[in-house]
Amino acid sequence: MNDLGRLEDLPADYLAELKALNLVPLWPSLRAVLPPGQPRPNTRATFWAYKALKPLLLKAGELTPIEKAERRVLVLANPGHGLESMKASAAMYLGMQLLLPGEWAPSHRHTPNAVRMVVEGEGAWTTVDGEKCPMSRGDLILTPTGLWHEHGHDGDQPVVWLDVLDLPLVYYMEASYHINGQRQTQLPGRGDRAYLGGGMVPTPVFGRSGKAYPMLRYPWAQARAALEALAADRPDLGAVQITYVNPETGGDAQNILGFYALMLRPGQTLQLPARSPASVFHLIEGAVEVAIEAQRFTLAEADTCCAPGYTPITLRNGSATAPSFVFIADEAPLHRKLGVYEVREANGQ
Ligand code: GTQ
Repeated sequence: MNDLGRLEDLPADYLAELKALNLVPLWPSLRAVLPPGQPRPNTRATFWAYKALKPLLLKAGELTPIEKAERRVLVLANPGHGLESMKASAAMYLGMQLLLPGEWAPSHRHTPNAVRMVVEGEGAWTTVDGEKCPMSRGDLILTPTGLWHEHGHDGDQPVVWLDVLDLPLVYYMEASYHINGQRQTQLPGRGDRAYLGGGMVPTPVFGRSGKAYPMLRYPWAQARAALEALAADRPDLGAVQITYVNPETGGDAQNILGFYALMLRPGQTLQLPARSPASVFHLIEGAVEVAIEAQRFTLAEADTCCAPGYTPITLRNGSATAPSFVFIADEAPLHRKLGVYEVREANGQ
């Protein structure tokens, strides 16, 4: 690789003339924007222990009433991007949200897509586009772009969930905004009931659902049962994994980020190849060791970590007797749509 000319090599008066005309020479920055071989991600492998953050989240519940927060969230921020930019990766935002009994997080809608992965507590619900979705541990609930959503809580213990949004990407595109609304009226119809049978979709006489997002709630009980059934049916299968899909299209549940549930068999080690998208791992059940290059994280239940793209990752079930269950979010739908999706072999080619 030849050395390219530096900014300092250019005369100051020439640089001043360029600047006055809003012009910039490319060659001093060419290697930075097009690094050799692979990107130089700011995203760092980062780990967030639920045990450490939970007391601080509960403290936020004492310090800031819901009326003063609208959404009471501690953001899981990647230090590689600077904490203030509130990114887990270039396109992913993660937050732990607390709702206390009797509280209500008012209705709004926004351009970024969100999902909730319920971490603990019973009795809360999210109403999305008029559909009231009960929240139980491990449930995945979508709040896709542009749909009204509000959160309420009729239980008697705090409820916590993990928010995953494509906010950093949508904000980067200068396309991020929200609109506040009125409390929603509940409408009949629940996607998780209508699409209960895998491989079968409701068919009103005049055609299929016209909704862009026909299924908003993916109950953990069903996801877990699907993984158990898959593992039992296919002892030969290396990765027991499901993708959360739009049941009408078979495509990813949302446009930008992808969502998956993975079961690691007792004692299983799973090597994931280096792929271009960054990814997030959140432990629903069990105990899992995650190796991301030189970093090693031991995930207990409700712990979360993220990994940059272009990096091989190894997951190991810490239990020799019980399966472990991991919720995964990644940027794969975005990379595929943009045509930059890559899987690299172990030798880095
Ligand atoms: O619950 O609507 O973590 O609007 C960030 C922005 C949650 C929400 C977040 C939001 C929400």
